Amino acid sequence: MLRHVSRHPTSWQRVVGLQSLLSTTAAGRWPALSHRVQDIPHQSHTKQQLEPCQVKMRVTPLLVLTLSGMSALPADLFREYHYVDIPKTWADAQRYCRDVYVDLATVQSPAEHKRLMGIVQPSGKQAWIGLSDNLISWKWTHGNVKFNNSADYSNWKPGQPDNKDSNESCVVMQHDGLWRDENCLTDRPSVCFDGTKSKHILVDTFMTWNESKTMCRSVYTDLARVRSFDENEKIHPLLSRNAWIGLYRRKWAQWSDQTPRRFRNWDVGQPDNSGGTMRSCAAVHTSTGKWWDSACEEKLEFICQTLLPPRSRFQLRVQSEADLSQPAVQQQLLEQLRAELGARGLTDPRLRWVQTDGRTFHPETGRKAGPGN
Ligand SMILES: [Ca+2]
Ligand SMILES: [Ca+2]
Repeated sequence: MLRHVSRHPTSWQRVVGLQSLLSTTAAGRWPALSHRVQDIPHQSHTKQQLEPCQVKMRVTPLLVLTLSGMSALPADLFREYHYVDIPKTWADAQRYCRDVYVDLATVQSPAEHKRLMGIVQPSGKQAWIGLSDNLISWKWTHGNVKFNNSADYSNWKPGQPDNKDSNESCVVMQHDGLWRDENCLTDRPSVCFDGTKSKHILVDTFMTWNESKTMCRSVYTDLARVRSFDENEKIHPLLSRNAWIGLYRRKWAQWSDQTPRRFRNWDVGQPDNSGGTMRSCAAVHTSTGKWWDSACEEKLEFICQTLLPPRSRFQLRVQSEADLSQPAVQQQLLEQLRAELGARGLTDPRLRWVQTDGRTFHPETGRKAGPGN
């Protein structure tokens, strides 16, 4: 088995493995092998038997080469889960996972959920996974700009935002100019911004936050973005009751490893922020597999992840007449494989043969060597 990891300047990892299975002798030319390597489909953790290469070679002996190639972009990484039965707060669990493994577990698909449940004992306990909902990832609709909590102007009412019932991710301005987060489905008037006249307009029709955004964008420019005390002072005298402005956040938006959330598996009624905390963290119920949110300070067992490059395995059969036990022939084969892997986008693959039983190639059993096999 040959393995090499070539590190890209970023976190890319490209790994190539080669495993030779069969041997006897082979010729020094490998045109069809090259062709086959290029034809290899890219699959994760599968073993593929390819049809024998119909190599037009001069002599008969048959060899089979199994190529186990791994090539990975970050998005392709295979998550391996590790259960840790030491109760910790979510933040301490995250620290532990980052120290000992890679991060808290991310679950992005039903397949990953199934794999995660495969390493969990159904104890009825809850175990932290890497999902959390914090109250700092706000954005303005106008310009789709991120809200910088430490630098940007804000005018939160004391105690807000509080994400009540884990269900508040849109912002209203009160008539006194203070801001609060509310359930986006509540019907409220809206404060739109008209960019052509550079003024704010109160629309007194009651709408959900999304309806308000659509209306403001179609009739004016967007929901109001409030960037300064002066702007806030201009707007709130327009109001007689709470009205939507353009500040919002995506709930449970990303995992601890920064992956945007695509998959969810909440239990009925969850998440509910029942702890009433500013931040909620997600745990998987070890018996049902459903997710619950809990106060992040609660101490639970947890699940970490490591990342592996996806693996593909292929089998090639080549007829040839050269003696594969000859180092020069093996070297020539490697060179050709290296060129083909390079053509498949594997940068700087470094390959070498690894011997078992003192040999690199091993005869295939039950197959008669000969032309056309
Ligand atoms: Ca609130
Ligand atoms: Ca809960």
